Amino acid sequence: MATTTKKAPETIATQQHGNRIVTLDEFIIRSEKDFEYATGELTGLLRDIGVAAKIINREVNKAGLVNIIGVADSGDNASGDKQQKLDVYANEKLIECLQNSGECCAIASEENDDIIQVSPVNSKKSNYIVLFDPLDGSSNIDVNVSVGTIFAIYRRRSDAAGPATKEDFLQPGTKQVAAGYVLYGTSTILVYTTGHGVNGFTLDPSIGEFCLSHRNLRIPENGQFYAVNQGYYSKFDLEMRRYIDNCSDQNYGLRYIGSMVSDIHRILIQGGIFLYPSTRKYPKGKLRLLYECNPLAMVVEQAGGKSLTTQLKRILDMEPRELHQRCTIAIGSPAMVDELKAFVERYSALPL
Ligand code: P6P
Repeated sequence: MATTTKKAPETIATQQHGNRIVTLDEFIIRSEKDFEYATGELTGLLRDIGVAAKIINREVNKAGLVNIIGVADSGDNASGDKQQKLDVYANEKLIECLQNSGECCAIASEENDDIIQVSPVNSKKSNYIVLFDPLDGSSNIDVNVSVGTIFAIYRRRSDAAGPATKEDFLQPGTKQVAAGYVLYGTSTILVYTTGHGVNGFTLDPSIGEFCLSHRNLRIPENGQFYAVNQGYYSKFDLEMRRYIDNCSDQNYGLRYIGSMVSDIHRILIQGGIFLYPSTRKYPKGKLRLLYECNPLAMVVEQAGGKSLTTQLKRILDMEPRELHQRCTIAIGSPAMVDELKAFVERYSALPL
């Protein structure tokens, strides 16, 4: 009897390219023509971040085996969070990779109070600055929950003849030229946008390459899940409590990982909404505008989603006043963010 061999399920990458793998490097280079500042610098920057991600991934994957678990002896970071040793390691690797290539002129990190100047390499003057949270959700490392790197890239505003200035970093999210994240989870995936849609690349450890796995990601219009720390419910403003009650009345599932990159990635794929409203401990919100909310808002908006503060201001339009500024956030499927907006308009005691 003739045996039929079962065809391997097509992946997104193979759909567009037959069985050919498309690596991150190839994709970035091919996409360079889409980018108005196609000077190769941005290509270099994205590749630097990809290299740092592979190095960080290696350590994250064996964190349980070597002595880099637990709180670093370097104390707290700019956010006042206890620095986990992997935080420090991830921060050092990202800075090192970016300094070695000289494709950017300055860096800002959640782990550093001030901006870090990057010396020109081969006297090449770079026009880019990079901001990142090197290992978001790091308090989950000890319990083996996924963590992530979040990054944002801007063009500097200051004169290229001199050092970068703090004003270079205080630009609204609409000025980001690229943004994305790396999720170190059951697999390691790098998702980024340069303003021309969103693409995801899964690390194939057997060849050490990020390979195109999620081409032109689009967030579902609606979703069945909401992500919020329900433990703070009684401390939320009325409009947030009413919206959360509505989610429960509509039988939405509550999915909250406590690692923003993980929650946002799930929402990007399955649909849903992520909320971090103001609380007594964080009246302005907990999450950082420049290197958490803005980059993730650019990715989600580029995928067709929406991202507002819980006072209904578009995250990407916010005018930053300081490097480690916090903000509230409601981000995800457009229909769900619109629903939240209606509750805020109806129940908010504050003038909007
Ligand atoms: P909470 C992790 O510390 C983080 O910065 C985000 O990744 C996460 O979404 C949030 O804080 C969790 O905060 O107050 O719910 O523990």
